[in-house]
Amino acid sequence: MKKEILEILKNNKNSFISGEELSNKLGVTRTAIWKYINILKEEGYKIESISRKGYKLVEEPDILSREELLIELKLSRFVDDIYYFDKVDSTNSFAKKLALEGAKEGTIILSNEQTGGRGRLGRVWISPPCSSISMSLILKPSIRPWDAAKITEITAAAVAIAIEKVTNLDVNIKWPNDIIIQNKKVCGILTEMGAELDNINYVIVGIGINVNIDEFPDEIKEVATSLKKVAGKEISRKEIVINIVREFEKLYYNFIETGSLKETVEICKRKSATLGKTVKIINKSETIIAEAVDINDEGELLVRKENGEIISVISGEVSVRGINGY
Ligand code: BTX
Repeated sequence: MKKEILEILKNNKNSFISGEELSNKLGVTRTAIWKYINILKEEGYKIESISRKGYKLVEEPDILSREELLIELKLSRFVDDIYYFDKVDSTNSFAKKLALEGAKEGTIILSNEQTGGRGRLGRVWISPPCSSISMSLILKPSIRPWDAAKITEITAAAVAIAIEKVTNLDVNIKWPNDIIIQNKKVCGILTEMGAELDNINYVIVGIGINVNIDEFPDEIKEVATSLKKVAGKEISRKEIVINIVREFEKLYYNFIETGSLKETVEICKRKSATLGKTVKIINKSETIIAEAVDINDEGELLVRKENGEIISVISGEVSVRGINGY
């Protein structure tokens, strides 16, 4: 009911709608309407109420709530359901649990704060309350398990475009899974999968973004930045999330339906912070120093080794580091 009331208020923003009209439209008592209006006010919505005239939504807070996002994303082909938490250990861990219990593709998990946010290879990801985005998308694509790494690149491209649209900042992608601005990490992506030999059960894409973080802990302050720090102003988390979903679904369905990663690769190349740089490629058995020369149609990084040989690197198999920071 809260969502329905909010939706009507948003559609009538800056004009009054009477309690009676709301109660008729929604088939509940005026007291019930009043109760939900008060809940919305407590959440930070500025709603003017004048007897005889009714209610007017004047200002919306930048909150990430299930209701808000479901309203804003109601035309989305991708979104099936949204879970929103104030605090959770890791949205990826929660998403995995839901995926195993049968949650559908298009289920999105968001949390205001993570207490056990995870990076790759067991590393820690810091997601402080009210100033970061921690979100995970559940996917159940009919693709081969070895193609799942492409989803990381689709996500990186979507996040880069979404951040640029909302902030106008110049954003780069450090192949395959970091978004950086001015050489510092602003977003990390963690893709996890449950699969059998030739069949994917689920893919979870986790996205962590530093939006309005003012200060970082000493361990990461040299490598991390936030959108607010670079833009010099608060950035709406809600706008970023909405735009990520919109950009993601375009690129994702394009890939699922055509099998081609063309659009994604085009974005990853255009925004690449890796191409043209000397990189260190670390896999289980060896470390190679090479020059990143291209990203091919499959989204693999092509690097030229010191002996001139060009090899392709598949994301997920290796860790790629710049020689001089990012
Ligand atoms: P990564 O392994 O590439 O990066 C982790 C490293 O980044 C850490 O070791 C640390 O040095 C640094 N780091 C930690 N927190 C931050 C931060 N807030 N900003 C910049 N640098 C940081 C990247 O892993 C993948 C991160 C995915 C996070 C999302 S959030 C939603 C979902 N749930 C979850 O538990 N993880 C994902």
